[in-house]
Amino acid sequence: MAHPDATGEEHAVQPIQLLAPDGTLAEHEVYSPYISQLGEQDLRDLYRLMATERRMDAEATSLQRQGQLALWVPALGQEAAQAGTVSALRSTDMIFPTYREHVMALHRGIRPDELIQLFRATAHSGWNPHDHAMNTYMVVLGAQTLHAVGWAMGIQRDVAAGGTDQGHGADELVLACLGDGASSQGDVHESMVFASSYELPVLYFIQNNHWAISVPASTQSRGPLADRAAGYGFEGVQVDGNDVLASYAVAAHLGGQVRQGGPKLIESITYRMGAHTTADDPSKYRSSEEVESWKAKDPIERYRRWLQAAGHADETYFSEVDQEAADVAADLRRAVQELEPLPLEEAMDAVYAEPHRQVETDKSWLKEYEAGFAEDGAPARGEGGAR
Ligand SMILES: Cc1ncc(C[n+]2csc(CCOP(=O)(O)OP(=O)(O)O)c2C)c(N)n1
Repeated sequence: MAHPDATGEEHAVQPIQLLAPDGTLAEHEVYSPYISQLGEQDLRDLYRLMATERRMDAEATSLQRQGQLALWVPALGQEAAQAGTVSALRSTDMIFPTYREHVMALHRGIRPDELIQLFRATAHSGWNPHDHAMNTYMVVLGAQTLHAVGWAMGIQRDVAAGGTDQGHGADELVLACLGDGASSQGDVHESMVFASSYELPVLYFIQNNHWAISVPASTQSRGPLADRAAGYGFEGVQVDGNDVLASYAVAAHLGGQVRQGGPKLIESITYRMGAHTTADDPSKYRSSEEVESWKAKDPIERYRRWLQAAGHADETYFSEVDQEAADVAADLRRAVQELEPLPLEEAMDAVYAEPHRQVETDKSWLKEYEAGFAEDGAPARGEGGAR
């Protein structure tokens, strides 16, 4: 088996691809029928979602650079992987994300100003998971896969007990998102063992963006991550994650099977074009040639070329989307200024159910730290200070 390299081109198995980087569409016996079912509006919405998130993402990166956000986690380059996959789900399918699933969040109706709250440190989460069937972001790598499996187990048991008033259906699925690096975590292994043994409706979605901060995917795994599924007793499929149509079709196809019971795994081959987070400098560990080779496979450009060539959208449509996306970014910038800081007590009191000595110590430390800023003439917490 070939060792996957940073370009993703040495895999023994070729990822499923429908839309080539030059914007031409190929026929596939299994996957093309899913694309044929998409109407013109659906096809346009895929583009709108990706383009809007990319613009919002750029704005969030600038806001962080200007000190308005503590951190930002760019999704640049991963738009198609996420947009295709989330669009193939039903709105009731619960998503367990990592911290980079901004495209999915927007698709689920989470507003940019809600999404940004975690990164501005004004809330533990800016949204209620139940309102959007999307859990809060998870920074502990792989932990969300256990939560996803627990949720799926709950669905299975609710259904066996005759259903619940929450409306969980026998054909509901759970999407467990993770990265190539997170696939090395023990939690992920345990979750896959459980999902397989109990035939749980979990669709694993690995975004292999080639880097776990500075560690290349080739160090994390000697073979395709999709192949790991077989070791647990279920199927794994590799898809070109920079092809939004293939991402949609593969998720729709495998999702349909997961609804009948039993997990499946998608390894989406994509690339993180930006930094891991705004705290990271990728030029220290990867070459500009590598980044350039992936820019040539830009998922949004590729799709735009096809939409235009196939007559599904014209320049007027693209200008409208650009304007909408610019408005979203402007709204986000305005909203950020208005967000109120999270009171210190509230931020830390949720850690334990009972008062805890360590929490009290941490609170005192933080109060002292923040008082230090006030002495330097910087705005204190609650005065709109940049964090
Ligand atoms: C349990 C755990 N270990 C280490 C970290 C530190 N950490 C944060 S992100 C990251 C790399 C994750 O890479 P990957 O899973 O490929 O996802 P990506 O960020 O590339 O989307 C690491 C090691 C963490 N958050 N949680």
